[in-house]
Amino acid sequence: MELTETQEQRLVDEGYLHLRNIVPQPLINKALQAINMSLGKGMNEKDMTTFSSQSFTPELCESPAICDLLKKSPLWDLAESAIGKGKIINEDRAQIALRFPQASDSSKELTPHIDGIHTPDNGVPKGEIWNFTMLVGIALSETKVPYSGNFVLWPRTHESYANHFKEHGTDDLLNGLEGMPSVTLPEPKHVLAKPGDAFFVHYQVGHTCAVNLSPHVRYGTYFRLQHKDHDAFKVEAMTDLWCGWDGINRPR
Ligand SMILES: O=C(O)CCC(=O)C(=O)O
Repeated sequence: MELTETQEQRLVDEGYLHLRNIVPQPLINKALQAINMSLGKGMNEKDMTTFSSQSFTPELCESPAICDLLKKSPLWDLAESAIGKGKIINEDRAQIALRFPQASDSSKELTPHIDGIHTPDNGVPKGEIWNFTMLVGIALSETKVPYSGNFVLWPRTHESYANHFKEHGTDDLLNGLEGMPSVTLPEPKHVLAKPGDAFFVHYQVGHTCAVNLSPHVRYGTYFRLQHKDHDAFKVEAMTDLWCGWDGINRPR
């Protein structure tokens, strides 16, 4: 199974691709069962900020129940068709991203980030950038309307940030001297998803998570896939966006 030309073009243009109903229900059930069994054992309130920023149920991040969502579903062939067969690393670890309901007067502010830039809670050391090739999100629960813990992204910002880095360089970001570069942002897009939907997202697309004003917990997982040679071009990839996407016809 490979990405079609139309899907590839959408990924290149918009920076992301929504793949509907791509992960079979038995794999979703297995993942949810493992997560809920772990939640049933209880959590410490003091861990919530770190879990929210890094991963809930951390003992499951490398478990078959979670990793099979990628490796045993059609997503794996599709990911290899984008990055290259035998070229993907970091497929054996995922973030378990739960977004719990919040009070109805909570802020609806949406601020984009790109991953791998130091914050006090995300585990990335100051002065380093942990960029990668493709974010793969998998929905394990439904987000029917905006502000229900949706994955939110700003389409095409992979290019806006690349243009910013071409003009201003990447040193400030790499040295932790600058927060997110200031670029003109399009309207944010709240992804409305059903369990089993997945999204392929270019590393450099600005994204965030919307506050969850619904009555339900939002369940999701994120894999951060890297081309196996990523370290050799990790800074270059911030301006040459399709470095490490061996299966994608690179736009000129
Ligand atoms: O939970 C989500 O949907 C998004 C999480 C996020 O923005 C991130 O982990 O970088």
